[in-house]
Amino acid sequence: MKTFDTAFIERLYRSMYLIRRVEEEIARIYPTDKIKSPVHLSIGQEAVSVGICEALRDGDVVFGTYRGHAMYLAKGGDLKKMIAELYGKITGCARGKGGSMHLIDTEKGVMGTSAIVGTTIPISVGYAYGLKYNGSDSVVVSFFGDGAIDEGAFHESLNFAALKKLPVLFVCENNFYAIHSHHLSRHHSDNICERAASYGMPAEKIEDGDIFRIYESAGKHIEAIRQGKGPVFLECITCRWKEHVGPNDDFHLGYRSEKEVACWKEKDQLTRLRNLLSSNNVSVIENEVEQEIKDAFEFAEKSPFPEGVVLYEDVFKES
Ligand SMILES: Cc1ncc(C[n+]2csc(CCOP(=O)(O)OP(=O)(O)O)c2C)c(N)n1
Ligand SMILES: [Mg+2]
Repeated sequence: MKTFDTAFIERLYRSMYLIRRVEEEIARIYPTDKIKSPVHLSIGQEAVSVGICEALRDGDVVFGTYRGHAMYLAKGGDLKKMIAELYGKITGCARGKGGSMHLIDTEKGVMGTSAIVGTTIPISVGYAYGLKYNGSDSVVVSFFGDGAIDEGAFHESLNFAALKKLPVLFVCENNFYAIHSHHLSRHHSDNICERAASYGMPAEKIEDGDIFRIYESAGKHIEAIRQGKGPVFLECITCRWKEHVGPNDDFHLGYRSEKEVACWKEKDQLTRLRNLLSSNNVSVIENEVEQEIKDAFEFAEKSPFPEGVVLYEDVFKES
């Protein structure tokens, strides 16, 4: 693997630290009921979003899932609007009507996330079809969990994307669980990449959660996709540290062991990046990010709730 310069490692660290600390703050505040929607935290999974979004350029777009805070922030989504959205305020990125599971910032290429498993995959493919049709060289990244493999729309989408050679990078964030069901209690084999490849696209699996590997691999695939070579499938094995939904641990439920998560905590990519930087650089970044987070929560606190009439807006496209 090539060596990376300090400025790049600082970028990665800033993005990873922002996401981790924002979600820790969400977990801390959640019991006060100020946050009006369920929260699905990505703590432990951040390296996938950060590694991939760092390989994108302006004009590229992402679609994701209800576990979408990391993707939204890694792609540059507005933090104040995200926190206000969680608080159900009118200043939120979906005007306070979507909550944590429906994040969007189209100016930054965050095209949307959805609570319904698998639903943004065909939308990503449709968007990619539009890009190709219009002669654009932008790329779509479609993020989804391993639970989406269970959905018919996933298979239809991969088939169509391969058939039409569409500019999509499919990214499966495989944390092995759909809520509390292990992948092998839902499928005969652990062969997601083989199944994706059978539709007619290269498929690669990254097993260790290494942020540099994810970045390099994404960069290589995105370049090929940009050149018109068609879709690619990337499976990133990862680990959700918290419960499926909510701010707590869930080891008391017994569907997975603490040990299983502990080995991922040992190779935490945030700590790894921190150890590659000088303590001075780390504290400059952390102080700036902490201020940004404080400002965002204050913005959300001070913003008003939407008026009732807002419920009837954004339902149909206004001409
Ligand atoms: C179509 C559909 N079926 C079922 C659900 C209920 N559900 C919510 S989250 C989830 C698990 C999805 O797991 P995965 O895709 O692996 O994502 P993760 O939560 O692990 O990030 C399910 C089944 C849903 N939201 N949508
Ligand atoms: Mg999962």
